[in-house]
Amino acid sequence: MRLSSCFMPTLRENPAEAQITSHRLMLRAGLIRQTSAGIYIWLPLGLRVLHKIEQIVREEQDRAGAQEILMPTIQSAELWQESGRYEAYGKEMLRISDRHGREMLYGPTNEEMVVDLFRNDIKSYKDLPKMLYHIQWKFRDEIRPRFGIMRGREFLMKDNYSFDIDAEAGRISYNKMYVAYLRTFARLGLVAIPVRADTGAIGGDLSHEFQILAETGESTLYYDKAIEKFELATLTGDIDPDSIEKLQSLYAMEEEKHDPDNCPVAPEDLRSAKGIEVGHIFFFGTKYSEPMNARVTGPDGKLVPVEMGSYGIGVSRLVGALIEAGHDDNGIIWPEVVAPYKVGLINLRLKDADCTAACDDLYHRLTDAGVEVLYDDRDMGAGGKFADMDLIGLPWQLIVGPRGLKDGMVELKCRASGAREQLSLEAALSKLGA
Ligand code: P5A
Repeated sequence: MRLSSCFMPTLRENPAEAQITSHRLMLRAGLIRQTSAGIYIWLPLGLRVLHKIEQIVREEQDRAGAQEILMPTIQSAELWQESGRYEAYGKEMLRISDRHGREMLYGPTNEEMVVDLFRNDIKSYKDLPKMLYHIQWKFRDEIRPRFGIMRGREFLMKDNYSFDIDAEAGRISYNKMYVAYLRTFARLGLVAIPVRADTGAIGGDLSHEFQILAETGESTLYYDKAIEKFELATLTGDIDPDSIEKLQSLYAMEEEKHDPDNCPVAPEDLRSAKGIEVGHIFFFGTKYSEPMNARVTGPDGKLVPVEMGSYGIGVSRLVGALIEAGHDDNGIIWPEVVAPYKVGLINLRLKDADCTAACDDLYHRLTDAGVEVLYDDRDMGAGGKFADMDLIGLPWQLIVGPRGLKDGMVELKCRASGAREQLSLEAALSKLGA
């Protein structure tokens, strides 16, 4: 993509309305724009990141045996009246009525709708287990939307729902998702600490929140350092059910519930860090299937309510969380797997015919090789180009100017380490995978 024809409205100054780093940087780097409180437009660069995160989340859901569907954002109130949550959900639910005066709502989550889908089509234990998920926009009329897309009113969530014949099988599905979450966050380059959590509006008695570590996180966690070691193991191979339950039994607690005098972990093994909640999983058994009458016949021919869990990841929140975990004074530092482009190609002298010819050639060879390049071919000073490139945080900057070119050299800068290398054009291309 050529920057001269891009919509990338970067800002030099910090916007007054943004209180935290990720919100400031998302506005400054031209990733999002607010349209009303807690509701945002995703601009081209931001949307590329969102799509890449979504794809990693999707791949790990599929790997765990879940199947993707797409449920609507608008739901009928009737289903929620059946489960009993229509009143209970309160003011966080955006309620609408259609032209016939029927009560509708913009879905804050989809337990009811998926139970309705299930009960109409699945009748026997032979069709179990099942895991169905979708990646869809949600709306919660948060009393205090803040920190940009981190606590938005409209936000993108991956929500998965598991269906099993009994609680034991349900626990296996729960553990599958638990491992899928560790893998998902590790692929994004994040350390995620699973913390036993309250179940709030969703319900049930087994629940974990996944908190990724970032210095600017909202909550403080205390956890057994063995958790980090375990997580590496989940990535290197299949983790057996015993080790999952061992991992789940390791200590991890939010500050409010952490009692230093009664902590089971020795001080030298205890870590403390700030976290951001990016995922939350629940096992709630028959909380919805019972009132909504979602039953299947078991092996003995008797009807039983299906055992369920639900599993959420804040896909749009992850964009902010990744920035909180990866930035410096100059801007964002994206991990390569979600960066909007892998390489920023900087043409230092557009008016120099040789320099521009060399840049055009590099651009074509990289893109032909499938490398994603953002080519800064704007007619402006080098300072502004460097500042923009650091701000938007692409992993590699390929800097091309007339002086180096005379000796056949270009500069390759790594955004994360700041390391710079002088390379021949060929060497730079091969280092970038072309
Ligand atoms: C689990 C899936 C649920 O809604 N039902 C379906 C369950 N869980 S949850 O914890 O309430 O939300 C799941 C994740 O969504 C993100 N999230 C938000 N992101 C941005 N803005 C918000 N206002 C917001 N609310 C929730 C979080 O990452 C949360 O873990």
